[in-house]
Amino acid sequence: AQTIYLEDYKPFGWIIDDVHLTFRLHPTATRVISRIRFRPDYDVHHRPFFLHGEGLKHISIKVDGHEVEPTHVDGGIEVDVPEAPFNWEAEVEINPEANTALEGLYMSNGMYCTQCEAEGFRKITWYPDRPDVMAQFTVRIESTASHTPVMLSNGNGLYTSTDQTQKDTPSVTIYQDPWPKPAYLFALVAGDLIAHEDKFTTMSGKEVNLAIWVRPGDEDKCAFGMEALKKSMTWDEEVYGREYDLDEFNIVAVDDFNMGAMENKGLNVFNSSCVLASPETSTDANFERIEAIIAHEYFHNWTGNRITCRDWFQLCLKEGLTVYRDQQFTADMRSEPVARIANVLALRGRQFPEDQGPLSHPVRPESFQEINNFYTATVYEKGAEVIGMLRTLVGADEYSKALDLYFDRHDGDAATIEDWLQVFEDSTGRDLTQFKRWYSQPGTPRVTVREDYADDTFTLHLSQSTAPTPGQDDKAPQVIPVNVGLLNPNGDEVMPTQTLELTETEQSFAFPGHATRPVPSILRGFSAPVILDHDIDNARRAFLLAHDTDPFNRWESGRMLARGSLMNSIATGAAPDLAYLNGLGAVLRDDTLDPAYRALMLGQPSQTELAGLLHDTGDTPDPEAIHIASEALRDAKAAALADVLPDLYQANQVKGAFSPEAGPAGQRALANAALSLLSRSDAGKQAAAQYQQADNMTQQLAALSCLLDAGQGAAQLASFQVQWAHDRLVMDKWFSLQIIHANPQDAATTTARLTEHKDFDMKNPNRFRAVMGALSMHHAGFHYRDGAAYALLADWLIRLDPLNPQTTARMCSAFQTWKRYDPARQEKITTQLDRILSQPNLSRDTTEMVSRIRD
Ligand code: HT7
Ligand code: ZN
Repeated sequence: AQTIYLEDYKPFGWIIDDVHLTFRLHPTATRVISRIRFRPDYDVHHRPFFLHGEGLKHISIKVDGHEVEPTHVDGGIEVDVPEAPFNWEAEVEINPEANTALEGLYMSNGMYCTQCEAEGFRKITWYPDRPDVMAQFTVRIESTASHTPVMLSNGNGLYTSTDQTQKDTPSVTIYQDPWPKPAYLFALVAGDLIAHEDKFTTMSGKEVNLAIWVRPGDEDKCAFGMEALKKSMTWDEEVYGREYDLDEFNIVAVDDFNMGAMENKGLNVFNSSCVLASPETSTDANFERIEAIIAHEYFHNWTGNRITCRDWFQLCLKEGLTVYRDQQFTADMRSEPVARIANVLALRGRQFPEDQGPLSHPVRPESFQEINNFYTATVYEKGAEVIGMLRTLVGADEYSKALDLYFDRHDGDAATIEDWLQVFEDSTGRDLTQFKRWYSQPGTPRVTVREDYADDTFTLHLSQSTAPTPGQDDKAPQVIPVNVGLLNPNGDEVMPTQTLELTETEQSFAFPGHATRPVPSILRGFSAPVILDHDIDNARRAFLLAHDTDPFNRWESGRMLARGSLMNSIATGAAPDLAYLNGLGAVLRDDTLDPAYRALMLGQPSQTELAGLLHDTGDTPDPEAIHIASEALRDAKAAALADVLPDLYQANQVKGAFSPEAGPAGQRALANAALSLLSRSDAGKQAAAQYQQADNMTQQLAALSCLLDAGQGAAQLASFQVQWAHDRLVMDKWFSLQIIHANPQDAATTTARLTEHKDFDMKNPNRFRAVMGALSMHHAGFHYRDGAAYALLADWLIRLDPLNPQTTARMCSAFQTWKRYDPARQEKITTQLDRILSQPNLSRDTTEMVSRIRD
């Protein structure tokens, strides 16, 4: 397959003024007619005239009214066109029903919908399908009211002849989007949909019609999403000064969708799991995620749509910034420390393994074969960390000014990372040459700390290094903002947080005037996406767990104690560490601390994280030993906290009507974390009672999880299935749950059994992920020594690839950590990787992923 390089970028050479599209909808033979006005971009004009197109049935092409025959070339067509402005008119036929890849125009449960990012528009019509070609679109949709009662596209509705009483007469709907946009932001939806409507008045007094469109039956699951949308609109006005710019904003829920959601201009399309919510069917975690994703897609209207990307190498320009913005929003809506801890957990859980394995790539990649494979944790989450570091370095006020300049200078542009950094340089006067390395150097930097204290001066010696990554052995030092505070031995803060700028390989920072040796709290708030190597003893960690004034680092100290305890148990079989258990008990008893924060304190490093740590320290992880040590720590917590857990459980029962707000959600999180430990000693008695009484999914699912962990719950699992058989999203939970809570030796057989279930549908990405994703995340089960899980996952990836390459390729990352394990496991995994690679006609997506993993 062809490799595309950042350095090869060339402009298209033609300018499009406007695009008129007509869709004659038909499930198997939709006609798409495009009328486009092209004119040469004389500055860069070059031949040949090439348009993308994939899987299109050519009906006709006319240039200035004359029929022409295109030359079919790889990925599209070349056409002889005049060296002057001309009118393009083409007709193609496509088959939405046969489109299982869910890119381009496809059907989901009888509904037409599109997904064009990154390169799906070329499956709809001939077009320069590249983000730097921006144009105004007018879209005409032709159908009948009985076939598609509702028809939507980008921008503002101009006209509709649809008359719901005249079911079978032809109906036409026209949408016009006044904002020039790249083709990847195009969207069309048509089907039997019901709207949950509302209105929003923008800061300049413009009224916007808001609607969330769902399948009949789901209309009672839209209220939360609508509130989240209005909060997002207000927040973007208040914090970034950004106002919405169309008369309508539509969101559509779709059941079959490859990712979470898509920010198409004025017509966001959502995986139904990321927008539909009700207390009975959604957990607190679902509510929180939905709020964040609605915000994320809405925020793209400015960071992504009004200012888009010049090419797909610049993906982090819109994604890193928009993730950063949605994280700020969540911190403002909920608890800042809790949100920060959750973000760091996600970063360490998903991005660190990527950055330290064969799939490591820069935040701005420099080459790819299939761009879909680069919608990664590195581009998104590390991309957001890079923005956060920039804000820490320049300060909040300078960041705001720079963002104003960015919006002013680049509105309407397809921009680059160079443009972005130039704005910051111009606005702050700061040289960002070294900072730019965050965009080009992959790998997780390791910051090592040494301390000195003499003559009332406390000194921190910091050094940085980054291990080689594929294709890049030598790493230059990066600018690392290290937030540091100092405490005295009583636990009082003697120096509030300061940002140290580590720019050299080794650098020392002196803090004079301390008559007693202070205790440092380093990398407060996780101020940079690095591994902190600071060799301190448990007494110091316990001190920081008790006293650190930075909530992130206080949590981190508990985490480090848990980690040390687990690593020790794995290596020596030693009992869990008392300093950790005692310190944890004190924090849990402190009622002044937010319940959500205490719930996070009760967590412990995942088994995958422990495997990574062992690998880092030169050991080979043994999944069984890790599993045993993790379970032993949970048992030890249950025993050591036996006096506090019942109180925590009781005191955090939320009374009254369900609210998904952060306060009650945090209480439920703490009560359920306590229940999970209590269930280890009462054979699930209290969990059974909670299951019985639960009137919301958070309580029901938590109770069922505890029961399954306690080896109980068969009856409840069966009744859950009966209760929720009609609800696809809840049934996804039912599938996952059984795998997550299977014993390691049973995980593969449980998964195989579930794939035989009548409701297992591999074509639905949510269901496929609920089953195969759950298996790949069950560390001890996935890596069980017989290798059955590896073979099972490979079987299903091979089956899915011809239908849906994008989802297949993403799930291949389950194998990315294979080099951590012992030779026997490595051999079993590589056998499966080679088996996948040897499949005839394997997609470009999967070929690229598996080859990179295998290297
Ligand atoms: N910008 C979107 C990324 C995306 C996507 C979404 C749904 C299906 C396929 C997709 N390919 C790429 C989502 C986002 O970051 O907001
Ligand atoms: Zn995004």
